[in-house]
Parts: sequence; C-alpha cells; structure tokens
Amino acid sequence: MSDVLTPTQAATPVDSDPKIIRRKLNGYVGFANLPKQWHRKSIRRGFNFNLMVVGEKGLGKSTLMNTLFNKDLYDLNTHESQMKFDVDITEDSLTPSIRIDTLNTEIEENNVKLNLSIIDCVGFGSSIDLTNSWKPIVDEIDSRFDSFLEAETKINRSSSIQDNRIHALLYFIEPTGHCLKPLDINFMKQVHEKVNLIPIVAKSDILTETEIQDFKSKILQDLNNQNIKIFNPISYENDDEETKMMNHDIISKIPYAIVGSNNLIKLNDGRLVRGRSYPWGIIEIDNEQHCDFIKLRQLLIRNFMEELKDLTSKKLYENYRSNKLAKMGILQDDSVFKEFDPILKQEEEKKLHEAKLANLENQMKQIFQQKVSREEKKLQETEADLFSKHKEMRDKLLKQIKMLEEKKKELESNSKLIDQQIHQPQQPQPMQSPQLQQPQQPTKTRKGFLRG
Ligand SMILES: Nc1nc2c(ncn2[C@@H]2O[C@H](COP(=O)(O)OP(=O)(O)OP(=O)(O)O)[C@@H](O)[C@H]2O)c(=O)[nH]1
Ligand SMILES: [Mg+2]
Repeated sequence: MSDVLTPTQAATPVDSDPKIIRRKLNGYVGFANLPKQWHRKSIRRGFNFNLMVVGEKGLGKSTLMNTLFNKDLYDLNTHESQMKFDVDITEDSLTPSIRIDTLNTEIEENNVKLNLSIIDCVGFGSSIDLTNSWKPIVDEIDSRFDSFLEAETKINRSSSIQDNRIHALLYFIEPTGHCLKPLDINFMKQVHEKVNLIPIVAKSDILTETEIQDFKSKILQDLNNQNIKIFNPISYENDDEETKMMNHDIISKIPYAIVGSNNLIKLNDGRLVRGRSYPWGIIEIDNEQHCDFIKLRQLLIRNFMEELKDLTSKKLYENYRSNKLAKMGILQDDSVFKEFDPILKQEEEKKLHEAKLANLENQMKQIFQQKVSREEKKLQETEADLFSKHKEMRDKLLKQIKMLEEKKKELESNSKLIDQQIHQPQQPQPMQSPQLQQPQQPTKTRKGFLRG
C-alpha cells in the first residue's frame, strides 16, 4: 500500500476545532526553499551594523574594536587613535571637548560582507565641566534618527534607505571596583531609551576575579536604582531549550568584564593566542575563564546583531519618531486610520448589520403585537355582540314562554269553567245570548293548543 494520500484522504479535521481542516501536502511545493532565497539575497546585499563606543579617554575603546573585528581598524601607535584605513570621518565640533569620529569599513568573513560603522566619541569625560558631556552624543544619535525619518517621509523614496541609526552602544566603565560615577549614570540615563545600551567593564585585567564579581553586582544595583534599561533581547517561544540556555548565559554576564588586545602571545605549550602578557602570567582574550570577551562577541556579532537592529528599528526608533511627530503637533487621528484597518472595518460593519437586524426584529415584533391585539379586540367585540344577541333572544324567548304560560293558565281556567258547566244539572234554558255561547270557543283553542 502506498503512503501517499489523495487530497481528500489527507484532509483531516483538527481535533479541537472541527471547522479547521489541516491538509497534508502530497508533493513538493517549494516554499521550504524560502530561507535559502533569503540567505542568497542577504549575502548579495551584505549586512550593515552601526556601533557606537563611549567611554573616558584611554579605556581601551579602539583596542577593543580591533580585537572584536580581528582587524587593525585603529592604529594604536598614534597618540589619538587615528584611523589607519581610508575611511569617512565625520567631525562634529558641537562642544570643544567631544568629537564624533565615524569609521566606515567593510569586513568579510566566509563570503559574508559586513558594512561596519564605528562611531567613536573622542574626548568624552575629558572636560572640566561634565554636566552636559552627554549632549553631543545624544545629538548625534538624534540626528541619525532624524535623517532616517526624513528619508522615510520623502515623497519619492529610494528603494533602500541608508540606515545610519545607532544599533548598539558600548559604554566603557572605568574599572574602579567601587560603583558607577555620576558621569556614567548621567550619560546612561540620557541614552538608555534611544539606543541598545551594553555596559562593559573596561580593562578588567587590573581587577581580581572577586573584585570583578563585586563590581558587576554594584553596577547592576546602581543601574536598577536609577531605572536605567540595558539591552535585553526578547526570548522567543519557539527557541529550543539549548538556545534559550545559551542566550540566558550570554545576557547573565552583562556588564561584561573585558580585556582587549590583538597581540599574539606564544604559550608554553606552543599555542599562539591573543592576549596580554604580565610578569605574573598571561590573560587570554578568547578564553572564557579569563574574561567575558567571547560573550560580548557572541552578543554583538554571532547571536544578536539582527536582534539589536530589529529593536533599534521597531522599538527605539518608533518611540523617537512618535515623540518627534507629537512635538511637531502631528497627532494621529485614530478614527482616520480605523477606516483603513480592514479587520476593524469588518467588525464595525458587522456591528452595524447586527444593530440593523435587531431593529428590524423589534419592528416586526411590534407589528405582530399590534396585529394580535387588533384581532383580539375584534374577537372581543364579536363576543360581546353575540352575547348581547344571545341575551336579546333569551329575553324574547322568556317573554314568549311567559306569555304562553299566561295563555295556558287562562285556557286551563276557561276549560275548568266549561267542565263545571257541563257537569252541572240541566236547568231550563233561558234564551241563549251571544255572551253565553262564548265559553264554547276555548275548546277549539284548547284543541289547537294541545296540537301545538
Ligand atoms: N591593561 C589593559 N590595557 C589596555 C586594554 N585595552 C587597551 N589597553 C591599553 O590602553 C591604552 C589605550 O588604549 P586605546 O584603545 O587607545 O584606548 P581608547 O579608549 O581608544 O583611547 P582614546 O581613543 O584616546 O579615548 C593602550 O595602551 C592600550 O594598550 C586592556 O584591556 N587592558
Ligand atoms: Mg581610541
């Protein structure tokens, strides 16, 4: 027997709902190939990612970028971390102390291209007055949102809008071992609703393992007290247990204790590793026992790059956009948009139809009741009429009976008189007067009455 089912055989009602029929496909349709199509398209287009790095001077920002993308993006030998590659640099001299440098580069791995933008905020926390040190950075984030909004609202939009929005912000915390500084708190408070904020403990190699753990919990406590939201990816229902566990492991390590270096060091066993060498030993960058660099790389690149971009676009940018439009006085009139929502419109029409039906039903009920009461009235009238006729006839008959009884009595009394006269002894008959002949008449009448 063949296992292939005909479409009718294959149609089986779903257990819970008899209306839903689940059909088993009896052949290859081809949509299983969609991920491959998407994959090819993505490879062709390449990916882009905009990463902002903020932290006080000399905390190892440029070094970490080189370590993260395993490429000498920044020349660390020059004093101010000048770019080594031919890249675009945007300089914003919003305040004399902070400069926004953008490094655009394309990196390739296994034929996958990544258009990477690193936005470095040079000079953050260097001025004497730190009150508004966050401002040029927040302005930069906002202006990138604005450019996107402008491109989006153009009447003639180009097929693909250049996405320059900041997808993630790495905030470098000085490894003091105490708690967050007012500069850190002020800055993070200003940006946490505009970017995916990822705090990291810079140069963590100067702290011991216990100091790192203490410092991490102090930072988390401070962030919690200040209601500062850090990046937290959405967990999806259909993720398998392994993925869920791995994601949880990545997130639980925030704020990451980072050590950066692209220097290769030869270990005693002959292995070449990226690390930092000290008189007391070697710190391996790519060793999870030594620092959280691997976790940071997993979060930023391997596991959550698309999620970071998605959250930027769907949540952070959307918030910014709606606030901006509201400030400009553009308020959404929901009643206008309702018209265009087919489900809402359908529901509205259904409600209207139901109301119409109910109205019609009421009207019909009223008409029916009116008819019934009219018929009832007619019946009552006919009944009353019949009753009066019946009464009239009864009265007539009673009158007739009375009359007849009276006549009967009269006749009986007459007949008695006649009987008496008949049985009386014969006396000389006087001359018969016409009056005396009269009593003979009832006999005739009696006869007639008896006949009747
Ligand atoms: N101990 C230690 N030193 C580091 C680490 N990362 C970088 N450094 C050193 O710190 C110094 C500054 O590094 P940069 O990467 O230039 O720091 P930066 O934050 O880019 O500095 P600016 O661009 O001037 O703000 C260099 O001498 C690095 O070798 C680290 O993880 N641990
Ligand atoms: Mg630098």
